Amino acid sequence: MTKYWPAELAVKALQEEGVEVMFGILGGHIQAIIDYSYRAGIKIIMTRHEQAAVHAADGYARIMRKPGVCFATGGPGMLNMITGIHMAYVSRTPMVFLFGGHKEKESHRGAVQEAYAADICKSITKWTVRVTEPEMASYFIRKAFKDAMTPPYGPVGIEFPVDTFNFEPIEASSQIAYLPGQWRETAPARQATDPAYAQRAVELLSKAKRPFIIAGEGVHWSNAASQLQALAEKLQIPFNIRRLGRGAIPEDHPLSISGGARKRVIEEADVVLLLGLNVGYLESFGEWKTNAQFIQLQSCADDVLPTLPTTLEIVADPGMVLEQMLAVSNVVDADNTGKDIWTGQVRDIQGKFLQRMTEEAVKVSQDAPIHPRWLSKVVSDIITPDMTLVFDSFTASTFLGEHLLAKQGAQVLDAGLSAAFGHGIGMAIGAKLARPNDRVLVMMGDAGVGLGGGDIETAVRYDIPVVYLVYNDSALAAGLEQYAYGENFRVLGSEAYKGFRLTQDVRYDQMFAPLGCHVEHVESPADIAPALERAFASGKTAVINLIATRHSQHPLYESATAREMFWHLPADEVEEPVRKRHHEYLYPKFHNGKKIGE
Ligand SMILES: Cc1ncc(C[n+]2csc(CCOP(=O)(O)OP(=O)(O)O)c2C)c(N)n1
Ligand SMILES: [Mg+2]
Repeated sequence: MTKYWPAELAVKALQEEGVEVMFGILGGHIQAIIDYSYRAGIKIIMTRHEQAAVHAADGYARIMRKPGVCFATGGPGMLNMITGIHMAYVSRTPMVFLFGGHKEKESHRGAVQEAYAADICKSITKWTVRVTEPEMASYFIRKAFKDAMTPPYGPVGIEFPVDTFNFEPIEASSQIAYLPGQWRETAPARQATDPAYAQRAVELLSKAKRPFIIAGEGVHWSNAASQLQALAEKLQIPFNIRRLGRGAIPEDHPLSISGGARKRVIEEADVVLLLGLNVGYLESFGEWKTNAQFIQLQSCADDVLPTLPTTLEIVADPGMVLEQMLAVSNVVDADNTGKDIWTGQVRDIQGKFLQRMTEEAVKVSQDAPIHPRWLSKVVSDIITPDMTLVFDSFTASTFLGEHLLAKQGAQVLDAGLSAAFGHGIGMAIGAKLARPNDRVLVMMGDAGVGLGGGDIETAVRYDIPVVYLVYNDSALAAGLEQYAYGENFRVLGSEAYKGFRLTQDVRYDQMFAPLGCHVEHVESPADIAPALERAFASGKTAVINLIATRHSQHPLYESATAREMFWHLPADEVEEPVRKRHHEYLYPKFHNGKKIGE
């Protein structure tokens, strides 16, 4: 019987799972898997920071609707991935991590790069195991790919100790769960619901006078846009789609509602279908002000919100259930009497929202340094269905997200609930590999360049023509000076400004030009669009250094969450309007309604 190195067999298993590309940084503890992957023809993207590798695989997975795969050497390699793994976990991205591991026989004896991935990744992966029998590697690989793609999707990790896993060749047939040539093709776990529930959902929505759909990433993962569009049109239901689902039905559709207009529509609605959306902080935990009754159609039981007044709960694949609903709606005569009043009312709300966005942008159209509202309008105006946007900069991405009308599913990739920054550089690399014909634009912050900029070299090295638009406001989060501290951050001491302001107007274009990037430097609003056009036309990895105001105020700053984070300084020491905005506003909330000084 021919014997194989365990890593070679592990790589065969990866190939059986359809792995075409993997991301990471080399290292002795994982090298066997990397080397056999090269020999098997799997594309390897070797990054500069392991965190970028994770974000790249995450971006790739979100677009391809299949697990992204990463490798890292033991200890520091694995540990450098943690922030990325967390982002994938909270964003529910299916991913498989292959970690090298110190020798089993050196555990607790001062081994080099000793660390225990299973302990470290416990709360940010679905599971992570240390494989101590080489015969079990293929079993765990198979299980990892299945579990990553079982709702709720998420990352899974496998650690391979270098001695037990890869010191001796083994017989292929000795493996558990893998015999060469016997692999089965497995469809992702998708299930429909009892047709009676699909019928009930259609009845409830047809009878509603003011129905509304709030949908999410489930529309993208189960590829359900056409079914959703057909149902919404048939029953005349306005909809708002969030996150990866954004743009799956182009947002200029007459029934589409922007995030910024949603609140008013929910308030008025009488029946709301919550569809494939993992509700949390970003949706105020579903504590919407409304008298509506809800129908919840979620891809896993975890996502069903027990706090909503719910008439019908369905846990199944959103796309398959929408198809069932469509079949019912095609035989039931939809009574759309009076719906035109509702849809007209909703279109009016949406129209006013868009008009306000444009008017506010126009007000700052001549500002230099550039204002994020105007930048958002210019970028929104060039968005086409063959474009992918990665949101990174804290301030500019939020403004853009509010303004844009998305035109394809998974058009916007972001950090989600992780709310980290610096992920855009890697995520865009993965996005461009997944969509080679798309124009990929990253809205970066200058903070993100500092955190992850080294991997712009990775994009150059692998000829990945992504455009990195650096929103250079010379600030770690714009506007904090006026928002929380007052002039020159004086309340924190004379040196404090150095912690909030970054070096003024750094020429990031000049920093990346020697790598071979196409570069642009933009100071005037009129130059934004031509610079973007030249950057895309260059066919190279491009960096646009755009000088922006550091005084813009992030829309989040008006929320109670933000105010609560910034009201801890003594009220008599902070200057106006900070004192009024934080202390006078929040004091009653925590003091039985009493005003400050009472
Ligand atoms: C990894 C991580 N560290 C710290 C924070 C806290 N934080 C929120 S926004 C921000 C600054 C981001 O800077 P930039 O992207 O340049 O934002 P902008 O100046 O455009 O507002 C920081 C440090 C975070 N969200 N993630
Ligand atoms: Mg900044």
